[in-house]
Order: sequence, then structure tokens, then C-alpha cells
Amino acid sequence: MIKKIEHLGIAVNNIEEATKTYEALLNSPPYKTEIVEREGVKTVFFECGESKVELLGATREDSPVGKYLSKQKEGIHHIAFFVDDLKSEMKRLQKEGFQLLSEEPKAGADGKSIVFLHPKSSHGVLVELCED
Ligand code: CMX
Repeated sequence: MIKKIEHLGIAVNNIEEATKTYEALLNSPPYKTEIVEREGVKTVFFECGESKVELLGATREDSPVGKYLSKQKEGIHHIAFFVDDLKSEMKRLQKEGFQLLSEEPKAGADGKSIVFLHPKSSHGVLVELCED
């Protein structure tokens, strides 16, 4: 079952600058910074009540975030929903006709197992499902 919005992912051109901006906006420092090599991304996480904000900076131009930033302006890149049973949600959404971007859950940032749905399946929004 989808339980809540876990985080919003924001793609940024300069992660150091954006970290300062979001630290000022949320009036709180980030709780975690992590490089996910497989995704070619540097992430900075802020807590925001029950949800989080994830800043995403590309570490490679050919990574998903690198390609995204080369084509469009920085801004909201994805919305991540927290699920209690990732495999059963994957089966349910596949049956509903959503295009999953991987057949199996992958290791994502912040200790989560994740899977993405193609933005064309969800009216132009890249959706991530994540599980602890
Ligand atoms: N939100 C909405 N639309 C997006 C998008 C995004 N984040 N990224 C790409 N698109 C759209 C493009 O605008 C393009 O649309 P048109 O066909 O209408 O022009 C289409 O998707 C294809 O885009 P592309 O640049 O050719 O990119 P690819 O097809 O190679 O890849 C995608 C697109 C979504 C499959 C790829 O970005 C992906 O696999 N994403 C999931 C993984 C990811 O984003 N990882 C980074 C975050 C990791 C983390 O959170 O830790």
C-alpha cells in the first residue's frame, strides 16, 4: 500500500549552492549527503515533517539527472511514495498498466529499495516507489 509522500526530488545545477538555499528555506541543515554511483548522482537530504526533500546533482552528464538538466531547467525531478510492500505494489501497478523502469527493486539513496515508473505512465511525472 502507498503510505505517504516520502520525498520530493529536486534536480539542481550546483548542489553546494542549492544546499545553502534549502538549509535557509527549511531552517535546518541536511541530515545526509550521499553519492549513488550507479545513478550518477549526489544527493543531499533534508527532513521536512514526515517527508523529505532530496536535492539531486549530477556526477555524470550521461546520468538520468545529467540528461534531465541538459534538456530542461532545474526543478522538481520526481515524487517518491513510501510503500509498505514494494514487490506487491510493483505487481499491482504493472497490472494497472504502469511502465516500471526495472523488473526488480534496486538499492537507492538513504537506505531504501526503490523502483521508478516511467513519467509517460503518470502524466509527465517521474514516480519513485521506495521501501525501507
Ligand atoms: N520527469 C518527467 N519527465 C522526464 C523526466 C523526469 N524526471 N526525465 C525524463 N523525462 C522525459 C523527457 O522529457 C522525455 O520526454 P519527451 O519524450 O516528451 O521529450 C522522455 O522522458 C525521455 O527522456 P530522455 O531525456 O530521452 O531520457 P531517457 O528516456 O533516457 O530516460 C527516464 C528517462 C525517466 C527513463 C530516466 O531518467 C530514468 O530511468 N529515471 C529513473 C532513474 C533516475 O531518475 N535516477 C536519478 C534519481 C536517483 C535518486 O533519487 O537517488
